[in-house]
Amino acid sequence: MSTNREWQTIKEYEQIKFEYFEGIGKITINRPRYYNAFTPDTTKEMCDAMVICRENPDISVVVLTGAGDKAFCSGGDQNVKSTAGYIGKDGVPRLNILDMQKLIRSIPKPVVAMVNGYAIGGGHVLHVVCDLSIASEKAIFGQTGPKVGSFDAGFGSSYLARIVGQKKAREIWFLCEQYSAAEALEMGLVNKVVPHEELEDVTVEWCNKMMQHSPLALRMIKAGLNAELDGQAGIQELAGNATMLYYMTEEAQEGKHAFLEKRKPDFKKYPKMP
Ligand code: S0N
Repeated sequence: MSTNREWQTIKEYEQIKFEYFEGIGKITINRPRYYNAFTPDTTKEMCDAMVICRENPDISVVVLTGAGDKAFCSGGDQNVKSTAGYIGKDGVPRLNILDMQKLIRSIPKPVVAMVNGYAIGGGHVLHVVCDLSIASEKAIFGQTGPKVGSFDAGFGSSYLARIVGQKKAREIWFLCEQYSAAEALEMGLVNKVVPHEELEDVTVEWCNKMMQHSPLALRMIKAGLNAELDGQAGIQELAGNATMLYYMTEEAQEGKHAFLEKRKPDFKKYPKMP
């Protein structure tokens, strides 16, 4: 994976790297010893970084990847799995990877999975919920839940089925087999497969292309695509964006000004578009 660009650390964490390069925020799960399996603490750090990505106006696109050349992410760390979730430093069982999934979907910026190796179990779901997936030709994909005693019946199933179709999603979950990058491309599970050493270059190239486009347009498209699947939560997100745009109009300003100036608002002068 060629990487001669100088990524700058945004914030230091224990289990992830969080870096910046020319408009891109890169979150790297940094547990290569465990094939980048996540614990609740890893997930907590990822969520923290995602919130920073949302708030920081210098970050236009987010890239999610794994450290080393073996794995993107191998899901929940089986060493810390307990009866009610995964146990972190505080000893409390959690399933907080779901929080990260929601943040990936709701951040109004594109999130790209840079899949550098195994994307398995909860790690597979992570790339599924990202807006785009660019895979190394060495990447391997699959769900293991029914084999190892877990499942993701949320985005990990329903959104997967939207992507690859119901039959294929059932095959992926029921058989727990592994799929090559070429097979993943064939079933529409990833957007592009590239030679391993070109993975970061191509990912940055795609990010740069998106950054040349209107951020508001990308934001609205993402919200619209999400709304189709996310029910009330998706509509809330889309509607929130519409409200934000409305606040930017003179018409909305007139309402506020009239209230503050203790006069009747004059909305007559604003166009009623056909
Ligand atoms: C990735 C696999 C296929 C790689 O196989 P390979 O190449 O043979 O390497 P290994 O020797 O198996 O692995 C190398 C070392 O890495 C350790 N390791 C790998 N994966 C994990 C892991 N997930 N947890 C802990 N350690 C891991 C290996 O143990 C090995 O270490 P050493 O050298 O000491 O032996 C293969 O490794 C594999 O199949 N891994 C397990 C994949 C898996 O089953 N993941 C868990 C699936 N379940 C989830 O992700 C839970 C989903 C979830 O999180 C969730 C979903 C919905 C709602 C809530 C939740 C939630 O729990 O939060």
